[in-house]
Amino acid sequence: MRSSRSVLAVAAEPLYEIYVKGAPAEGLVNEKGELGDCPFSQRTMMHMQEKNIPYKTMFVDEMNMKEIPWLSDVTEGACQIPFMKELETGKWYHDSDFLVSYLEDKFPERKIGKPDTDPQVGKELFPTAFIEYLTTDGEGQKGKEERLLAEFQKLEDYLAQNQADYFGGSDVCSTDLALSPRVKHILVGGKAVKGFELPASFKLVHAWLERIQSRPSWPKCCPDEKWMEDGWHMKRKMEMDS
Ligand SMILES: N[C@@H](CCC(=O)N[C@@H](CS)C(=O)NCC(=O)O)C(=O)O
Repeated sequence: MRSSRSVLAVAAEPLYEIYVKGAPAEGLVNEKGELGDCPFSQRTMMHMQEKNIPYKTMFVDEMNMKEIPWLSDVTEGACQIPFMKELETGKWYHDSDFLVSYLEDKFPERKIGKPDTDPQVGKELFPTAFIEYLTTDGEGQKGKEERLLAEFQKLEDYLAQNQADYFGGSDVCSTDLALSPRVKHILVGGKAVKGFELPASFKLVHAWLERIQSRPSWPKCCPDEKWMEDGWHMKRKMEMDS
């Protein structure tokens, strides 16, 4: 049997099927489709792109995915995307933190890093601070916006202190790949729903996001902004109605 390393070197045949959120489409799981608005899916795919791990994308209808009869089995009851099937072993894995750590061990040639050992920055920004801001109107809104900006300030301060292009230093680490889709969701969703703009004074955060967006992995994994806008309008409505 060929090792993973030699497969990577000679062929782009998929080693994994990764099940991610699809944009609205017919069918619960589709081989063809468009990426939907899931930052955890984006982060996992970017990790695979950056590590040059060939994979096949499967698009899942998140709204109706509980109807997939085998979903609970393959996700140990979590029933969340992303999840993936390792084609060589037939084993299934789920949860983006686990997936990127697993792939890091399995493919050590191109190191990115793992969520538990890379810089612990931005944990409160998304979803906590963002959802609170998105779902608070009236008198409380100013305080929630201040909290959101305070969380962004922590990113700005970290980048300033470390004087590097990325949270990982001169190259991306798992923190960069986890945070950038979340920050993109805040900027796109926050603007669409609440007219939020991250002030230009957050120079290092803006430059960092631009830098990640210019990497080849970004356009291959980032959904159309339209799906993020629709998704956050829907999320706010669901939270406000509940
Ligand atoms: N901790 C999970 C979170 C994944 C997650 O929240 N996925 C969302 C889509 S973006 C989902 O599957 N939501 C459906 C649900 O929770 O019922 C991870 O990092 O993979």
